[in-house]
Amino acid sequence: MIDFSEWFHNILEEAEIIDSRYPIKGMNVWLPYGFQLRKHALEILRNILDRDHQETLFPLLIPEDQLEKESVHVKGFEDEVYWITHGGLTRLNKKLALRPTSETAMYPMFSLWIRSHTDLPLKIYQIVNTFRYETKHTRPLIRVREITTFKEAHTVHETMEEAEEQVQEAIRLYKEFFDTLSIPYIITKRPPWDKFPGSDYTIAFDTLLPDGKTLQIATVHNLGQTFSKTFDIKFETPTGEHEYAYQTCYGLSDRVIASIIAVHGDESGLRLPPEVAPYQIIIVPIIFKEEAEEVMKACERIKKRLEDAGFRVKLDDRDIRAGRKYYEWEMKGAPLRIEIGPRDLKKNMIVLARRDTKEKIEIKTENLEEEIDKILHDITNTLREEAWTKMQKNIRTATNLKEAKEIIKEKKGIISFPWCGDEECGKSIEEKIRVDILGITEAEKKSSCINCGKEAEYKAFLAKTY
Ligand code: PR8
Repeated sequence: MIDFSEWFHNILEEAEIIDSRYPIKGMNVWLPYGFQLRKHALEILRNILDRDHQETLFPLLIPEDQLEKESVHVKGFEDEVYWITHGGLTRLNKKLALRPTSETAMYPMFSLWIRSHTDLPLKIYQIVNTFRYETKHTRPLIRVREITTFKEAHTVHETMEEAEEQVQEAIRLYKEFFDTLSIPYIITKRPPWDKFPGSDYTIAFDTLLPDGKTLQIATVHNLGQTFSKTFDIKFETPTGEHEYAYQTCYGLSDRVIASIIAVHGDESGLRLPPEVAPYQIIIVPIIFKEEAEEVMKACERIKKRLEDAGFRVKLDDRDIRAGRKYYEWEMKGAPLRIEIGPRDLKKNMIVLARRDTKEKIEIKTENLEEEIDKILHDITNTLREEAWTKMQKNIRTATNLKEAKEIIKEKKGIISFPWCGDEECGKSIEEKIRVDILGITEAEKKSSCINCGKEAEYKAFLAKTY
């Protein structure tokens, strides 16, 4: 791919995903086509979460004293909070923060709701906009100041074991979500200096973008009892004692849409997985004057059949050249195109064009529904396999710093390396080769640390990151 950054900006505009000309840095407008894509991605997410979470909606504003109650948490966010200081012309007695995330909005309410162990576990989520005054370079969908699609789940439990189990459950849910979107990921435990402010530890999902940099696409945090102690979230145990609860939270954002676009896209534009494509099938009539009416009628019949079978279909009957329609829908990533002309009608055949492989397939109209269903599944699988293969090819192992530095310089991507786990050593690795340590996976005792040479404790990963 040419220059990824340029490609990404252009495609967002050309495919009408978002308009980034809104006059506030880091805040963008979702256009109807992009909004549909976002809607379908959220439907998948809601279906997964609704199995055992309840959706809620909390206010956008958080009073100053509430936001500042948890000192580590507020320290982590203080540079990023937008403040409301006035109501009309009146200066407010108490400043109000635009939520950067909702722990401090929700947890005082949890303290009112939770009385007994019978109120637990509590598992809720909301999908809202949050605001972070990002100081790093902003990029549409990737680093924004208004995160328009912030899914945050918050859970409360009786014991640390249950919170640990919920962390594992959240990882399973996110795996299912990203697998449905055919987005590959690596899962690591973030180093302590990069964990969520106020958490015991953070598990993160990262994916690899085409320019060799990784993007954090979801995080799962074990909050332990830090917030329950600050916000007095206590419950009565079966034996009548009062104990502080254990909490987790996990979230993802607009970056999910960014990764659908970036991971699957190619030089002709988007390649949307059928699960989220606003239109899964585009019908293009190939019209010659004399048979126009007959062809249009056939197109409408096919459209109706496919819609009845549950597919999202668009009949593109605009009065422009078919070639231009092909170009446009390829760029917008529609997974499948059907071309119907008079010759095909006579043979009871139609021509399908796959967006992922650009293959053309001729099929009989008889079992159209089943054939198309099979092909759409195959498109999903092809996109998934391609994306995983591409990412795995770009995970390389380094046993010394020089090697790691060279790989980063020449190829970027993700590097796996043995690490002692020491904070000072980790930060020095980050500084020496100007990368981020994504985190650790399993124990790896046999080799020596890439930097200090001491016995390694973990297999760790590093990369240039967004
Ligand atoms: C939490 N609290 O907040 P987190 N633009 C786009 N996406 C972003 C941005 C940004 N500026 N900043 C973060 N993200 C916890 C969990 C409730 C839910 C995305 O966690 O601060 C990142 O993908 O880690 C991140 O993983 C996710 O939001 C959650 O944010």
